[in-house]
Amino acid sequence: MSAAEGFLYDRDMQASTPGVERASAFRTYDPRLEPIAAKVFAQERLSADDGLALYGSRDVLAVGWLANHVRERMHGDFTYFNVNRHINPTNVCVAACKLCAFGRKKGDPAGYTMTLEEAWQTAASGYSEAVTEFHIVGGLHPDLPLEFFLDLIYGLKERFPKVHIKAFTMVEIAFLARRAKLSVEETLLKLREAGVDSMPGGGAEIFAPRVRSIICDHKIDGEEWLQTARTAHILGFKTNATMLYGHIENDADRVDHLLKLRALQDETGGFQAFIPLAFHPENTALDHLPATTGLTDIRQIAVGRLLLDNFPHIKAYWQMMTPKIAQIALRFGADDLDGTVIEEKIYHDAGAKTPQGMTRKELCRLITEAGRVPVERDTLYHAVTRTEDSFTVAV
Ligand code: V47
Repeated sequence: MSAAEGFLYDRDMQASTPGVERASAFRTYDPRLEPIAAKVFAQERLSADDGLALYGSRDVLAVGWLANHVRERMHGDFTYFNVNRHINPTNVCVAACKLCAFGRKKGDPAGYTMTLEEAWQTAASGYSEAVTEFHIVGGLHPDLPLEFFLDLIYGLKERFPKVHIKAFTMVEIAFLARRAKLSVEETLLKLREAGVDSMPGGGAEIFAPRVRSIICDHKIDGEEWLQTARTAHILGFKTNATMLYGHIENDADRVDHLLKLRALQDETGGFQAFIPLAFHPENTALDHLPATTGLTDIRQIAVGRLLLDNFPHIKAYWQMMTPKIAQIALRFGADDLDGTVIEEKIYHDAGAKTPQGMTRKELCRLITEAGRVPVERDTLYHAVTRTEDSFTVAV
């Protein structure tokens, strides 16, 4: 069994009547898409040149049609969402990434660092609906040792034993390891012992060194991001992967990024979801750049779905793309809508006008009105069944 087959999706969740559109219904006015469509219908892998053609095509509806075809082949009409809470324990960060409006230097009056008690209280506040996931990321704090984060996680697990902890990007893990003078593997094992269950996909940005040296010079390079993810996967962690687009990268950089993720996924099978992230320029050192447009956002979803044939899920992050575009993305390749969130800082510091959180009911309405079937999932894509005051996870 290949890595991709190993966890495509939960078989029980397959749609009984998948609405896969027939190949004969495909139409395009872009002749470059014809051979790509033939490959998609034959379930053949797309090349870097195909990726460039998909990015370059003006027939974005045809690109989306193909991505939707693959999405329905994999998931039918099912659309996954989760009830989660984001927690950002600190915005103090030694890196000064041009892309970021969230990080603050130590001593900056706008910097904050939660005490452990504050972080646990934050986890408890918000909706009365039981969350199934804490999504925890933050700045690279110069003074907080690994032990602080271990205590944070131990305390969360003690207070919320049923909640899955998806915590720390590959960038944070590499930083914590260096600071603690431990290997990445040793650090991950300590984090697992404390209660970390999986990792989010942030910090990947764009792997191409030319771009990375401008937008996030102080972060680990692309190779180290991939190597850290590889180590996490080998230890059995599931992780996600992101791509930050809409700044100074070009189509070749995006294709390169996607194919590097695909190659690692072939090797480990450890990625669950790909999440394209639109760059928000406000309050960043790149605020002269324009924000992305809806079609650019939709195209990232579609090309992601088509090139990442071994990724089970493509996630539309509504906080970043707006609920309206995220809903459209559900017809352009996305099968997952993240999430209730409750409180978001990274995008709102960069000018996002989206709400801070969404209820389960609102997410279900977006999904249903897109003609899809909402399936509440936990972080590992098991179906969640709720009664009025509790939930159970199908494993
Ligand atoms: O790592 C930072 C990006 C990421 C900006 O894994 C910015 O389930 C746009 O990774 N404009 C954090 N993007 C968000 C993230 C994420 C979100 C939702 C789900 C998951 C998951 C992961 O946001 C950062 C960085 O790549 N970012 N600043 C900005 N100004």
